[in-house]
Amino acid sequence: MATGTYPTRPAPRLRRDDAEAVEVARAFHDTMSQRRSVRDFADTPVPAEVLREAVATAATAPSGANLEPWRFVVVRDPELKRRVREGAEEEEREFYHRRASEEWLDALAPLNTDEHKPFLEEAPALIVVFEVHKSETEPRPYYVKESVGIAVGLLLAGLHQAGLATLTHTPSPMKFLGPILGRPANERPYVVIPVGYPGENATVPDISRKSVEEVMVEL
Ligand code: IYR
Repeated sequence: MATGTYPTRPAPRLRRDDAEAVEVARAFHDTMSQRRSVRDFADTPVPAEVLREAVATAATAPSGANLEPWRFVVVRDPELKRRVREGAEEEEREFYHRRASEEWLDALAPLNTDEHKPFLEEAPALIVVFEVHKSETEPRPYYVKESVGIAVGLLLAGLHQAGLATLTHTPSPMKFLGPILGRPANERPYVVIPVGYPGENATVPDISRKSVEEVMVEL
């Protein structure tokens, strides 16, 4: 069922001279370099409108054939958060005590994580991101993981800019999430993002990032 092509319009431009472009890029880098994964949240509520705007930002992401194969489930209900925690801790117990290789556990050891996930209840909101696959009502999507990954990057940036702390949590496998959150079978969990303000005594591992020289190759 070929359907012709979209109408076109001029490419949008943010008009900036070079100096301004560098300044804006540097300011954004500075903001983002202050983002860290947080595992200890205050119970201070987060404004629903900020979550909504950040999700709207995420949903500006490019996607395969512009099919937007994502769903962002914002969970504030304490009972649902409790059930998500329960399901995640069950999987994580398996992970830490059976499934993970020694090599993987060694790589994780410096982060001091374990199967206890109190942040899933303590954070005032969880954003559970799902991939949306083909169903009776949804078309077959393409490049789903790439598309959803880009959207999640924008989501983390949007939340951080608004002053909110986040964690990218991936209990594995995540099959328990769909039934708890009432999602249809064509939606597959991608990541759980607890969102909130850091707890009063929250700390993060004192680590740094590689320098741009180490990660960028110029040819
Ligand atoms: N999903 C587990 C384990 C874990 C894995 C990686 I890779 C991390 O960077 C952090 C944790 C957990 O959440 O504890």
